[in-house]
Amino acid sequence: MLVTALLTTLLMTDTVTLDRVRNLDEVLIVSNERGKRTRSVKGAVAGIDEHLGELRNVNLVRRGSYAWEPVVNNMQTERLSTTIDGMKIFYACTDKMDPVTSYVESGNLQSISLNSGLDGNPQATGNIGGSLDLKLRKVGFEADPRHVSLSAGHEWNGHLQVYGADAAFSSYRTYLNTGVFYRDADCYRVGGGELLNYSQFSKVNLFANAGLRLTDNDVLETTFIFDRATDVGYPALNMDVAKAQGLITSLSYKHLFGWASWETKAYYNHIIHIMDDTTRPDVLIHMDMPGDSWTTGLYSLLTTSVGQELQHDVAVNYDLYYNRLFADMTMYPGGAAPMYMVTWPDVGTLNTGLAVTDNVSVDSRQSLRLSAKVAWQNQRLNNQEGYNGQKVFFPLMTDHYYQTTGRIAASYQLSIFNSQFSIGTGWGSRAPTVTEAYGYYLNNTFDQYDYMGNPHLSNESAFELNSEFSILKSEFSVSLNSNVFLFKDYIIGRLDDRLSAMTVGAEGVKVYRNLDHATIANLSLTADWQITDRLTWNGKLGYSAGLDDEGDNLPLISPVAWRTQLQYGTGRVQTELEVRGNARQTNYAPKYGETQTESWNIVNLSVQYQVNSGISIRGGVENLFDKRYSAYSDWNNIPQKGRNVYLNLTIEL
Ligand SMILES: [Cu+2]
Repeated sequence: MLVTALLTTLLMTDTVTLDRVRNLDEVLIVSNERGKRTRSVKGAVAGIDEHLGELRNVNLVRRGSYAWEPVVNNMQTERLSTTIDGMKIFYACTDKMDPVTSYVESGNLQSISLNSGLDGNPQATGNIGGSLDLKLRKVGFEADPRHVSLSAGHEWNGHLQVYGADAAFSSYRTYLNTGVFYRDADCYRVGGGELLNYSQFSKVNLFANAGLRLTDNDVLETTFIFDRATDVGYPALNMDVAKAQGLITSLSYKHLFGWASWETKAYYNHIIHIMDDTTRPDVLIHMDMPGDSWTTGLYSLLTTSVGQELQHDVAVNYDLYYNRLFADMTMYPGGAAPMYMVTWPDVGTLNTGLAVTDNVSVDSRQSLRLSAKVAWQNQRLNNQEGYNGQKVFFPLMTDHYYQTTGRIAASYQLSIFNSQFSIGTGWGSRAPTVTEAYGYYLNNTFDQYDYMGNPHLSNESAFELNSEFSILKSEFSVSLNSNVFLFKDYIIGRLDDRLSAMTVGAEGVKVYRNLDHATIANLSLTADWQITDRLTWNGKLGYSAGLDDEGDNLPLISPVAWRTQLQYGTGRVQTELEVRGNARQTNYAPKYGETQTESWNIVNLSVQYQVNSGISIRGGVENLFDKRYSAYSDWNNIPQKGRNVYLNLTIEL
């Protein structure tokens, strides 16, 4: 009876029952439903990138003011899994201008969940650094019959405007969420007042989510997202984006057994990416560079709870997807005939996997978590011209490849007195990405080299160890987190001086290789202090290191970073003072083309005023002292925004 009630709740609330268990390292609430406070001081009007930045283990690589690339545990997209409600989506840009997170709007989301390291969510594959799952907003059955919310925001620096409207309807048998969001920004001013050219963007997002209860135990749900960004500037790159468009759809069926909940979802998404250099001056050779990504797939997830003394929460997931990636480039040298080449040779990837997780509640103080996944993959190069081009450099290559990857992780948690202790370990592997295996003369503006994929790469693997120790008192808590990843066959580009560059101005050609070994380690200390009823303080200090097989630094590893917030709140007014900064980047990687980033500190102030239960106003100043700075993860050290005043209004009806 109890189990049935629990499962009913799960079926009606959300798909992913694993939320309840410990492994979810962090869940960030994005949407500001009535009565729930979002962590971001700007509220739902904040862009998704700003929400991601609130997560403890996440940094962001910034190539402009739009579409930042999430980095988890100092690992970028290649070593992460990003899914939207369990759906696989692959970006369509050979220059990583469009991370998957850029195709949703924060108004589409209920929450973002992050699993650190190899213990990924059931749909995740290739997640050595971690897995992000963006959970879409769903009102669910039997909620408020009608709910409308309107939001508007303005930021003075860059004249950013945000407008959003969404409505939710709910009954016993049906529900519907739908919304439209619009963002538009001009170029922003960096600290000191200089205008940063090509930092503008514009974006429209439409979304709908609906559910139909067929019987008491059967539910159909569907999702539709259409997202289009236009005129997006990338000041750190040589090109901008004319159009980045995502169409994301799904249909799922949930069935409730007496003993389990079973969900099967089928999905399809299509990403179109069109780059543009026509607005740039001094372009010697104009280029057209479109990219396309199609993914169709399904997953089937069974979750259940068994056992009396020793309670097991078990999830079994089967998934299957087929992705096609195609990108090409046409160069127009003034006067001469255009040159054409295929940069991603229409690679079709068929991947299928089986995942199991088991959360064991040993007793009230101890718990154990086990997870494992195995996946098989078949890749085929469908474009003959692209295949022939790469075969010139790799005569032994074929047009199809098979890979098997897997991961296994275990962790144990113990709570005694006022402390909590956990240790975990894992091993996992990933297949090379399409860029790493088959990319053809892809120019990288970070180190000014053209990159060539290598079809003979081995899978990369890593062994992970992690631990957490926390002391929790009623008004004070402190926590020390650490993890280390010991890589085998780490994939990175290395100079091949037999090849000469294609791109004008490039210094040479790098080919992706497996390094025998590499290491990435992260250590962080966080503290929370409830000073009085109204005053709270928290702080975070982080240290990271990354070394290659020769003991040299890996690129894009965070320097010592800190962040501290002091919050004062009465019933209706919340104020916050925040200081964040980085130490000088001493462990940078000149070997991989990285330049050193200086230390910086900025101060942010914010105020939130709850006018009544339906209306809230948020305002603030970021970078109060108008400091000119760039973080280590700012591509080519493009400077961040200078002083920025913002004001947001949210109305719930
Ligand atoms: Cu691009």
